[in-house]
Amino acid sequence: MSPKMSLLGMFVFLLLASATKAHESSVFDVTSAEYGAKPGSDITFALAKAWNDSCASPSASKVVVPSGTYKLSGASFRGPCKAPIELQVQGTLLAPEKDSDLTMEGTWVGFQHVDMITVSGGGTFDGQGAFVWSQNNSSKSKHCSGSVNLRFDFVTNSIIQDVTSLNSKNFHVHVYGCNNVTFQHVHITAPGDSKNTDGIHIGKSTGINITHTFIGTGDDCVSIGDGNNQIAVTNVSCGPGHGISIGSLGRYDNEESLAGIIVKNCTLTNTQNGVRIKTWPNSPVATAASDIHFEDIIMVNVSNPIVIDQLYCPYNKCDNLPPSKVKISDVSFKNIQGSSATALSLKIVCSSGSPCENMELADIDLTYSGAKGTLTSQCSNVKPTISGLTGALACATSSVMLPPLI
Ligand SMILES: *[C@@H]1O[C@H](CO)[C@@H](O)[C@H](O)[C@H]1NC(C)=O
Ligand SMILES: *[C@@H]1O[C@H](CO)[C@@H](O)[C@H](O)[C@H]1NC(C)=O
Ligand SMILES: *[C@@H]1O[C@H](CO)[C@@H](O)[C@H](O)[C@H]1NC(C)=O
Ligand SMILES: *[C@@H]1O[C@H](CO)[C@@H](O)[C@H](O)[C@H]1NC(C)=O
Ligand SMILES: *[C@@H]1O[C@H](CO)[C@@H](O)[C@H](O)[C@H]1NC(C)=O
Ligand SMILES: *[C@@H]1O[C@H](CO)[C@@H](O)[C@H](O)[C@H]1NC(C)=O
Ligand SMILES: CC(=O)N[C@H]1CO[C@H](CO)[C@@H](O)[C@@H]1O
Ligand SMILES: CC(=O)N[C@H]1CO[C@H](CO)[C@@H](O)[C@@H]1O
Repeated sequence: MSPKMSLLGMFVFLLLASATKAHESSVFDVTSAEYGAKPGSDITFALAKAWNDSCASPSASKVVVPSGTYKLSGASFRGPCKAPIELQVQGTLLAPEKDSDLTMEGTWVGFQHVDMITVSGGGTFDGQGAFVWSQNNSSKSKHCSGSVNLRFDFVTNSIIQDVTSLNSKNFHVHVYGCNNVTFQHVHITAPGDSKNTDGIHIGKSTGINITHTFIGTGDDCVSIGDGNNQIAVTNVSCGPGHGISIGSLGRYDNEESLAGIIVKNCTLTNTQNGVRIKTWPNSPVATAASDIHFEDIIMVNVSNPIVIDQLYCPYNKCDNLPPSKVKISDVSFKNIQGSSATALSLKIVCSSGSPCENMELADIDLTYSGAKGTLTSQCSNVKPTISGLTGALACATSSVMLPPLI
């Protein structure tokens, strides 16, 4: 073939390739004649059909929900799909107020076994949780009723960006068994007194990044459960709510170790806790929680800014139970500044059965201006490396406790 021929061939090939690509990059708009959704109506069926068509598309495609408000009884976005999909929600989706009117139990919008999905569009997933919250207001127990707004199970290589999760009945976002998923520019809100409305909960996942995200709810901002690896929470603002939490760990017998967590460049405002690791006593299995770093954190009027609690036991009586078997090691708290709403602003209570190891506290500068005592700190079963802390914060009361004799 002459050089001229091969150039021409290449040109034709590129032309064909781009034409094919334009043709196959399909858009499945739920309001198109084919699907027939209209603002104000219930789009459950139209959205399911558009998803199925998109999922079967041999090349990248988009499902679009244009601006407007729509009712949605539930959505189950199941893969595997043939090619990457973008779910672009520009409008507002409203969940039924009652759990019993949802198409699935426990989940309003679910994604399962999907690879390479992008959820975007600037729209809102409104869980309309107020009714369900009003049904159970005993503060003593945690009920599991109420569905999760957005659930991701076994989702890989995906991005969730520029969407709002509003007033979920239960956790806003639940991530389980996922790999390489990024949440960015996500907005999550529910009132400070709404129960169980955790922002993003992550379980048994790897490579999850949450960044440039705002979360203000009635429960944990981000909670990171057992079996997670390589989780990064960066440039996230939390409040109100219960703060950023690792755990609770060490309660169930199927739990796995956790490692590689970084929480960096975050601000917590008016939250019950700041950054926290919590594990239950009497763990059925021994696991490890290691390589965990909290860095460049700003606390604004946070009640318990820095917490490790290996005696976590909110509802039951746990006195005299064997100590936690979760081994915490290679943990750092660095450059943490701001104000505490209580005098005890650093509390590191490690397990008497497996004390914390290789803990670093550096450049922590917190203030307390309330009337109940003066700024202080408490540490047990840990010998941290300390630098850049005033005496009041540097484990002012410190002890090594022995495990109870059972
Ligand atoms: C979408 O596909 C699933 C799985 O094949 C099927 O069960 C469901 O009925 C389909 N939904 C619609 C609206 O076509
Ligand atoms: C919960 O509280 C609301 C008002 O705050 C009240 O109307 C409702 O009856 C309470 N529900 C229960 C089950 O106590
Ligand atoms: C992670 O997911 C993103 C978004 O789909 C993708 O661009 C990237 O290649 C993935 N990374 C790996 C290591 O698979
Ligand atoms: C997640 O964030 C970490 C730390 O900032 C970074 O090293 C990693 O490449 C990010 N991963 C993805 C999938 O974006
Ligand atoms: C933290 O924020 C600073 C300034 O806003 C920025 O320069 C830096 O890249 C951020 N780091 C991370 C890990 O997001
Ligand atoms: C600080 O937090 C405490 C306890 O949550 C709260 O009572 C108080 O109103 C907060 N102060 C400000 C200025 O927000
Ligand atoms: C609507 C709702 O969440 N109801 C639950 C409240 O709590 C009781 C248990 O005390 C559950 O049985 C209800 O389902
Ligand atoms: C909480 C926090 O650190 N927020 C910062 C995130 O990044 C933007 C710039 O991209 C800053 O303006 C925020 O202050």
